[in-house]
Amino acid sequence: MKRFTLTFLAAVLTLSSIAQEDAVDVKEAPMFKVSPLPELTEELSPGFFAENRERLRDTLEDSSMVVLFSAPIRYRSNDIEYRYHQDPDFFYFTGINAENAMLILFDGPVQIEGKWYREILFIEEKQEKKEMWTGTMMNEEEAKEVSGIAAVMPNTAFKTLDIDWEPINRILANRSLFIERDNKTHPGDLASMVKHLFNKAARASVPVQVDEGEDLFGYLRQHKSKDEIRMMQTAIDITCMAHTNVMRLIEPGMTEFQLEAIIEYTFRYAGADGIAFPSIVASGDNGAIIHYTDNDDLLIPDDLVVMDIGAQYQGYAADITRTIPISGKFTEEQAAVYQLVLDAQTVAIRYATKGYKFWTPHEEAYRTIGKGLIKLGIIKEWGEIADYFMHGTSHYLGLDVHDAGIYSSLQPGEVITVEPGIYIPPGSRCDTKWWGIYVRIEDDILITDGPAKVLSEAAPRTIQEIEAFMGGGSASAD
Ligand SMILES: [Mn+2]
Repeated sequence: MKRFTLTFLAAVLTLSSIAQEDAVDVKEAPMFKVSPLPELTEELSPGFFAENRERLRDTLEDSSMVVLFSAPIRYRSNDIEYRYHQDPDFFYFTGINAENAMLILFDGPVQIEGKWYREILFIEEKQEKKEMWTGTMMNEEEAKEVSGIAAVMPNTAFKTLDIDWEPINRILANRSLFIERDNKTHPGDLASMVKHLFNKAARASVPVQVDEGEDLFGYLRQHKSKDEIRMMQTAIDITCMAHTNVMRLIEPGMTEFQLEAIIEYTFRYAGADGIAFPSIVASGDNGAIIHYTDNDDLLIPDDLVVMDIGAQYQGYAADITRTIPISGKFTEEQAAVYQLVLDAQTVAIRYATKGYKFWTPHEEAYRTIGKGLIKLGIIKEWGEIADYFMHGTSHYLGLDVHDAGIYSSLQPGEVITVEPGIYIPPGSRCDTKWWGIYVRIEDDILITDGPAKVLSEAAPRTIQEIEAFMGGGSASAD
């Protein structure tokens, strides 16, 4: 497996000050110096999607059918589209990244118009005019190759395809059938296929079950193959690089959005698809907002900054949080709270082990934080913990940052986050010296047959590591 060295990006990335008073000579003040990067070659192996469909078929009840739709195109406003993001269920079972596509899959061979099928993929037909605006569309051969599905038809064929609905007891579908907008001029668009499915199912009195479908797809997706773990490790390595780049370049007087820029620059520069979710860069009291994404404040010396960020690579998400002192050194109170969160995380990771309930790491983190808050004198009673630690400790990670899964006992091959936090806003019922301290530490954890494997350990995490790293690297801005 190709692993990145965590230093190559920082070595080529130099930030020039844009906060200076004098007018900047645009031509003479490049933000970044760049040099070529090693080629990225990590890909899911052929056969991955076919294997997923086999697992799906193995768990299907008799006389069931699965219908999966690609994600709808979503609009910012007017006619401007967001960058396309495939429905994770559809991607997982097909590998197809195109819109207006649909998969039907049966639990066994079914005869349709004289031929036998176990699955059929419907894709949008190539249109030269559309390709000129939005890029090359895949043809049937390419779709066969990517998905491993032998039967590929144009998406307009579903309407008239003579499927015998009589023996089918239920249809399991994904959420993309709840679509937002229809292209009325286009007979093969997603909305048309959804409409035809509902019409046909209603005529044959076959229920279309989305919640049950999502549970089943989540159950299958929560276990990660070696291939998927390789994709996730790449997303995680790139995210660790973003954290270390910030630790090298951060200085009081910079802004949250400049950190965001370093982070997202690193993601794309290192070959990630982009962000897996909007970057959270919360300095000072913004740390009280769990999903803060405004990222528009100035960095004040002696404040902390919580950075909850994740790159996406080949569809797979990373999700890693580091909390660092803007000046490079924790105050005594910040260090005490930080150490407590770290202790809680360490305990939780110990319980992120095969056979424990999904919620056990959270319960152990919660208990550790409760005891620690009492010891520090921040709370007096157990009931006050939730004032300072108000979110869960773990979620699954995969194609979704909050990935699908059924929250059963932990099993090898599952990837979860472990992210306890303590948040002490001004006005809290404790000594004022604690006010304004917000700490979250999040790592990505692979459940194994033995101890948990921390996939994100490349980003400095202990107080000593962070202070040493920031002290040692802050001279790179010139
Ligand atoms: Mn998370």
